[in-house]
Amino acid sequence: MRTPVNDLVGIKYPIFQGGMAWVATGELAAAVSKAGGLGIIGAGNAPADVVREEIKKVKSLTSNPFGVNVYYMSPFVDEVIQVVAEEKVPVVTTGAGNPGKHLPLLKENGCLVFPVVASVALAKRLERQGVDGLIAEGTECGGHVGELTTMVLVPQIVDAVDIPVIAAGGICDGRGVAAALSLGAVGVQVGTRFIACDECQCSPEYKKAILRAKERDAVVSGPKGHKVRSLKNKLTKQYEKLARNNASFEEMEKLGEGALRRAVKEGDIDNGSVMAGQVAAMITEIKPAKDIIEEMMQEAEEVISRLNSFK
Ligand code: TUI
Repeated sequence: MRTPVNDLVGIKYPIFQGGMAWVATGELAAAVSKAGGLGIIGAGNAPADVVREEIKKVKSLTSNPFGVNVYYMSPFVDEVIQVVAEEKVPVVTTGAGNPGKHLPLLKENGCLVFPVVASVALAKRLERQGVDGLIAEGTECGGHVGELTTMVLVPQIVDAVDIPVIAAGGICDGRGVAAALSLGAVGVQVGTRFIACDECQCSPEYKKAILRAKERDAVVSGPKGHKVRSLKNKLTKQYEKLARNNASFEEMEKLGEGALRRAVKEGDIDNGSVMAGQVAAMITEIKPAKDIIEEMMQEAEEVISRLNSFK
């Protein structure tokens, strides 16, 4: 399946892997890129030298295009952008902020820029600023959430801009790919599905928590403006309790400190933040990135053929 994004980015399949902080290391990104998708390193709050090491890891494992997701609430955002530009990373995705001030440097260094957006207003502003494409992320996604669903957000952004739109949030199989293309997207971003993947370096406990998740387990909690979707556990219950008691923003923020690292690295899935999208309930098996991608594309093609037979 070829869409305009395959040629723009130089990938076999129109699938971006979500740039998940702590989870999306060089190993995962390289496996996805090797398999024909776009693997993406999640820079999260990591310092620039750590991000450079992950970039070097990907470059040593594959010559295919890959990306780095830059998290705009990181204290190291300027240094990370500098490294990404120096390393001429083929694709830069951004989250939780506006990358406008960094666009000239990134463009000078040949980086394609695809910001993640959750609103039509920001999508239009970023198109005017000259980004190459957008990732429209619906509230079904894991981690930081916006308000609109993928079903409602994607077509509105597609109608509002003239640059390629990638759909994200709630996509883990070929049905989701076909649905995203029906909404006018030219590709998909898939996060949670790639956590339950052989090459993902996160703790086995995190992967197992995803396999066990049921349809209402991926809940939204956390401080106002910083709410994230994660699997229900002791931490999310504590957040809910603090919210009921009108706890201060600072108290809520404190509870979240280091929580993602605890779940991903230490396997503490009770007190850590097990960020995952609503699709967690649809994931039942850990497999190689290549199988995930090939099965997803095969199923999407079958769905599209079935739809064509309805004429
Ligand atoms: O960023 C995400 N997802 C995330 S961030 C996160 S939390 C984290 N914790 C520890 C280390 C690193 C990260 C977990 N998941 N998604 C992309 C996204 N960005 N969705 C919505 C936005 C967004 C929101 C506001 C983009 C821009 C924006 O404001 C822009 C402006 O106008 O300033």
